[in-house]
Amino acid sequence: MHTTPTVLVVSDLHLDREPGPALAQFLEFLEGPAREASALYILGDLFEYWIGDDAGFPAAETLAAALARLPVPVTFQHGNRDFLLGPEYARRAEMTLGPELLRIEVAGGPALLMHGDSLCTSDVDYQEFRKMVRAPAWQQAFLARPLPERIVAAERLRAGSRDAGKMKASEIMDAHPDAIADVLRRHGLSLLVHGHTHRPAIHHLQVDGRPCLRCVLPSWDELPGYLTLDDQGPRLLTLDGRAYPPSAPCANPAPPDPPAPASRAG
Ligand SMILES: [Mn+2]
Repeated sequence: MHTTPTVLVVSDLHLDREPGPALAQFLEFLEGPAREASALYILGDLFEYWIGDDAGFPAAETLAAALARLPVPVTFQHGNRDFLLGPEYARRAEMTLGPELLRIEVAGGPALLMHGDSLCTSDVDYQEFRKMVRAPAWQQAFLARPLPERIVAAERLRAGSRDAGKMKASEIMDAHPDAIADVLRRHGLSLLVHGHTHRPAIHHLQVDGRPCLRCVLPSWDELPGYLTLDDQGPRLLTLDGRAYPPSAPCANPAPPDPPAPASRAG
């Protein structure tokens, strides 16, 4: 166990409405490594979709109780699946709703946290869609619809994004190097952490001659894991605490970034 405070970061759990294996694993994580942390950050796509804090999906309510019991501050950032998660659910889970871009101070230095979908700037269709659904007027209109209608709409969107993902080239679905450099430059930081792309790795890069790190979190659909941030620098670990990934099918891409296996972005 470390003596310095350790921050843990997860994303892309994609929990379903009903309790399943990913929820069980996350509950175990909350009872285990998370309890030793100084803070826990969830960088979005905690849920496969979110149609309003009033939906009362069983998995979400079980998780809210577990998060509320965790004696560690929890901050949530929205993903492209659960961008409608609101203050009522956050209150039940006793977690803070973080901004889209969040700078945190950790023992190893400051870090910038984000979901990562806004970095996929080559995916023009998706960025258009994002603009639409992030508009307050669209969100208010959606949340005002009856619950069964919202469920149908969310299922349809999910199927649509799955099909669209199959049609797009792997590079289009990845974070764009210019967007990565731009966000690090604008915030004057050298450590970026994001999820969304389901391509877990720690990348070394240069921004204006400055050495930087980009940590990409794993999707729990594939091989569940998390990032630790402390004075030893960022490390990606599997749930049993091994370096990520030991011998996983979705292997950590070796530098200099060969094409990642075609997988649907988060
Ligand atoms: Mn995502």
